[in-house]
Amino acid sequence: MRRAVYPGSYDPVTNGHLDIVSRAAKLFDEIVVAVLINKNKSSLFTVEERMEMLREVTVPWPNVRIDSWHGLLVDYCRANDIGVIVKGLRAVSDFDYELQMAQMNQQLSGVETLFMSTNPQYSFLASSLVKEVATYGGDVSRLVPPSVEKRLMQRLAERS
Ligand code: COD
Repeated sequence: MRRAVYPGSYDPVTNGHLDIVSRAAKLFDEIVVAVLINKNKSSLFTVEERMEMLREVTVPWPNVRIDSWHGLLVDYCRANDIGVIVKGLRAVSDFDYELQMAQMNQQLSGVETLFMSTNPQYSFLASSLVKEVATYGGDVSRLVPPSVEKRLMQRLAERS
């Protein structure tokens, strides 16, 4: 079975993430969308909440599974017999960081990284910006799925 992992923070999942999921799902028998911890980012949603949102919005793709992992991505790959990591690239700024991680992961375990270019429609889209726009009352309805927008509004209202 050709299996790949698409790891990320997904805090929360955006339409840009889903575009990569939909395209990657055509290339592999199974895609595992895995919520991992990025130590450089603070989160608005718990890992369980992020997984719930991902489960809701990936229903259209039967070969997509949701999981989470606390630890090194390469250890997750090893434990789950996964040889390919899928990453989305929006701009040159993503490339620097992603290339470094891809090379580190390759050195650590031999696992390969497949870079998929963003759909130009979503090249500006990042979870952090969605949170910022929503915090100041901006419209995020075209940036995230409706169920995610609802949870985002609820969480921001709880926090205000
Ligand atoms: N269009 C296309 N791709 C996109 C878009 C968009 N609009 N938005 C995001 N993406 C891509 C990102 O480039 C990334 O590939 C993926 O979607 C997830 O994005 P985020 O922002 O949700 O997740 P990140 O970048 O914070 O995830 C980083 C990881 C959590 C994967 C990383 O920190 C990690 O692997 N952590 C585990 C610990 C580990 O192994 N560390 C050592 C690394 S060498």
